[in-house]
Parts: sequence; structure tokens; C-alpha cells
Amino acid sequence: MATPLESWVEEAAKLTKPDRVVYCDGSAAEYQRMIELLLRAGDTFTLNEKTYPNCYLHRSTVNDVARTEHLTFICTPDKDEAGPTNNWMDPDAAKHKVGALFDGAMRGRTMYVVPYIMGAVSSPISKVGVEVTDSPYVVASMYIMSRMGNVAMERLGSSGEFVPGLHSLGDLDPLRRYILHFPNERLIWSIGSGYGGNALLGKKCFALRIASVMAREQGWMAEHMLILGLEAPGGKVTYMAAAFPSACGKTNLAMMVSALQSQGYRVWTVGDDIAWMRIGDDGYLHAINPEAGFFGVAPGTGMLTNPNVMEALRKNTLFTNVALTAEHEPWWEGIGGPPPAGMINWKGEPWEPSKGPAAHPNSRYTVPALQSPSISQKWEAPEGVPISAFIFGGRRARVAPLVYESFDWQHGVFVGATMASETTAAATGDVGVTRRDPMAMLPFCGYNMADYFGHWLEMGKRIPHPRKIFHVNWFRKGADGKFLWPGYGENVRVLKWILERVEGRGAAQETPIGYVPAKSGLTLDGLKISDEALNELLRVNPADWENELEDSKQFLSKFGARLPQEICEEHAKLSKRFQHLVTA
Ligand code: OXD
Ligand code: MN
Repeated sequence: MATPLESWVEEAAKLTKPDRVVYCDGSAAEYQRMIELLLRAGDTFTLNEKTYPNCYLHRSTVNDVARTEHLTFICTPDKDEAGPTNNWMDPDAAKHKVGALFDGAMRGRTMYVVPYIMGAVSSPISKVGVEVTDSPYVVASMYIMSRMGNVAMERLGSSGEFVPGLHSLGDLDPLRRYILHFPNERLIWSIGSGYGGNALLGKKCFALRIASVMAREQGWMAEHMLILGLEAPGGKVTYMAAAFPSACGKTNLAMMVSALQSQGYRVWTVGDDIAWMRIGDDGYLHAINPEAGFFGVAPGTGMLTNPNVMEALRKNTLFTNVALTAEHEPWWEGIGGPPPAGMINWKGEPWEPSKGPAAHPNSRYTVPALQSPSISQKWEAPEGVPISAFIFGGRRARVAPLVYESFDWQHGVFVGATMASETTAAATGDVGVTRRDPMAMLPFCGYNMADYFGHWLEMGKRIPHPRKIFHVNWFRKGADGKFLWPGYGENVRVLKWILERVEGRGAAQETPIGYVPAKSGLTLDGLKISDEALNELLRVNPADWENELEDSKQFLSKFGARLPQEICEEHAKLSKRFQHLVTA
């Protein structure tokens, strides 16, 4: 009798009509076979074998370079289940409409069946997914980003416990591009794009959108968060999970080379994008990184901003849409140094500065996590790592100080729910516009975000030891428009203050928005920063916050009566604290 997997694959093949079906085994030889196919297709190139062994550059279709949120849908019977921040389609209507696009989409192509595990092979928190795809690029990327092939088949056995994902490149026309999620069936359909966030279905589609629904039902959390360990003098490591919107430096923070290394503070990487968290037997929330690789934004990454990843990228890396030097090395803006002569841009054209950036602003590297010199010894710990602090953050030129600590869990959930950031190139759309992005989950929550806030509040009650919640902003600017904080390895100074607060130390002053470091509370030795810059970085400006309160109120009003009362309460309390400040 056919297993549930075989039945599903058969059904997918009946619809898409591939010439052949290949079950992937996850071997290195299979990866090389995929690379061969890509090389032959002419859109992928071998990089310098001496300086970048086993590295390749893939160029995507020019209209397929980022996530397409306007083409991403949550398909639930009731529109309210998807909520006001998600695009919605009725499941039957979606299947009818997009099923027609899948019909025969793989004719002349091979259907690859990619069983994969999100999470370490032996972790009880891990879960199995199966993606069928007609893209060798997707298979190769899944090889780096997940534990795929035989290991996943073994874990699955004959059980039906897997999240199916049907993917086809279709004709790559954005008019026929859809990324559909059916949370009630735990099913994903994606057609018309080969871009990572749209096509590697284990990542955003499963590990965030579908998993967030499962997590709420089952009492755990699936979050758009990096996981890092901060080692203090003496060797104790404290783990923190942090949510920032896409392309706000999560990877760089998770892999930071600490500016306080000589004082014994070091950062270890557990994950750079996604955290699955469960309450452990010890009463703490434990996090695993469900991914096996990093799919990071290349531009802006260099020896100054992320030396660990620069070392990691020197082998076994699949680059997408970066530029190519005459020496056949990858290149992007911010890699360090002036652009070398004779480059080919991300579109495959000879490059000159008047042609705009040589690498696409959302060009990426896909690299095995284990290659990072900063990888934590615990990164595959089956039980995960205990989280001692949550950090929210975004890009704000004004308003949010460098760091502040919320008063309690409920207030911290409000801080996360009203998070905002200036947009970047990780998704198609205008760059530099401020948008609310609660917990950095706006594009990734698989259900009504009002209920998601409710789930966070509920978890606060269920976790025997809920931890402190902080907010950071590395991107505050002075009146001259320049960043006030140097960022990168210096961010460890902020992590150190967070650690001290978690341990009941760390000098702070109370403000209406929470506890902000006292100037004496931050370790600033060895850092050149003026007193005025520091004052501005830590300043809570009531006029800015008046606008902020108004803007967040408008955002929250979208959720109507479904918004948890506690969130409204926190908004009112924040407003009142500012009023007291003015009248005091
Ligand atoms: C990512 C994203 O690729 O958030 O991680 O867009
Ligand atoms: Mn992300």
C-alpha cells in the first residue's frame, strides 16, 4: 500500500505532469548533479576554484529577485482567520485558480521530491516537510538550508506527519506567481518564482507561516528570530532571541565579532533567521534553529561588518545575483574596497558605475551554518538552548532609543506588537518607508495577528519563567543624517547591558517607554562616541512619541474588536505615562 508521502507525490505528479519523478537522497553527489544541471542551463557559473572552491553564482530572472508579499496568500475558509495584515483567498477558489496554473506545469521537466527536516535530525522539536519542485536551484539550496533526503525519509517512516509543499517555477511570469498557504491542511503551494523566500518552502512558508499556526494550536512559538549566545568572562553563555524585520542585520548580529572580546565577551551563533521555541522541563523557553544554513543578504557584508560570514563564504557557497569579477570571484557593494575593473553585473552585463549597483541589493549567499567560525557548540542541541532575553528592533532614524527594557511581559508584547521599521530591499516594494512590523512577523504570520498577540500574551502566562523583553535600534540618526551608533561588533556593548539587566544588574533609568541605560550603565571604553551622540541615542523625545502613539493606535485599530484588551491597555498606559511626564 502506498505511504501518505507516495500518495501525495502521485497526486502532485498527476496535476503537474512531469516527464519523470526523482526522490532526492540528500547526498553530496546529488548536489553536484543539480549544480551540473544549473551550469548547463547557462544561468549558473563556477567561481574561482582556488579562492572560492565549490562555490557557484546563480543569476535569477530579473523580475524574480525578492519575496513578493502582494502575491502571498493565507487561504482559510474565513477571511478573519487570516486577519487584516495578510492577503487572503478562499481555499477552494485558490485551488481552482492556481490549480489551473499547476496543471501540466512540469511537462518536459523533472519533478524532484525533497523530503527535509527543519531542525536537527535528532531533535524532538524538529519537523518534517516534503517539497516537490521542478527547480534544481531549489534542490541545491535545500541541500544547504535543511537536512534533506534520506535522513528525512528515515525520520518520516511510513507516517503521514509532514508538511507538503508543491512548487513549480511555472513560466516565472509575475502575473502567474502565487505563494499560497492552506494552514488548516498544513499545505503550501508556490508557483512562478524561484526566489529563496518564495521557493525554498521549508523557510518562510513552513517554518514561519504554517508553523506559526501549528505553534499556536500546540502551545509553542515559531518566530522570525535569530538566536545567539553571549559568552561572559568565566565562560557562561546566555542565550538571546531577537526579531528584526528582513535585512536589518540579523545575520550580522548573530555572527558578530565582539568588540569586547578582550574583556571576555563573545558571541556564538545558533541561528540567524528563525527560532522554534518550546517550554522545556526546566520551565524555560528553549529555542532551536530549524535551518541548516544561512541565506543572507550580500550587499553591506564585508570584513568590517561580518568577518565570520566572510570566512564562511569561502567554500561550498551558492551565491545568487551578486556581481562577478574578472577573477571569477563574487563581488557586491559593501564587500570592502573600490569596485574592481572588468566586472559583470548581476544581470550578466558588463558593469560600469552609471548602471547602478553591480550586485542586486537583495543578492544573497547560501552557506552551510557549520562553516561559520562563530557557530555555537549548541547549535544542534536536540533540546534547544534556554532563552534568557527577547530583543525586538527595527530601523528607526528617530524615536526609538538605542535600547530599552520593557516593564514586564505584557508591556514587552505591546512593544513587539507596535514595532516599526524603514523598509529594505528584501521584499518587492518601496524602500525606506516606515511600516509597522509586529515582532518582524508581518509578512510571516500564518493567521490573524490579533490572535498572534493573544498567543504571545498566553505564552507569558504559561512559561513558568518568562524572561525580559527588550527593544534595540542601531539605526538612530543625528540632525546631520548620520548614524549615531557604530553598530556591528560594538553592538555587544548593548548585549552586555541586556545580560546585566537579566542578571538583576545594569544601571538604568526609568522612562515612560521602559528602562533605558543610565550613561554609566553602558560599557563604552575603547569606543569614540561624543556625549551629545550618546544623549541623543538614549533620548526619549515626548514629541516623537506623541506621533508614535497616534501611528501605532491607527495600526492597532485595524484589528478591531479582535485585538486583545491587554494591548489596548498597554497603549493607554504608555500614553498616560507621557501625560504624567508633561504635567509633572
Ligand atoms: C529573509 C527575509 O530572507 O526575511 O530572511 O526576507
Ligand atoms: Mn528573514
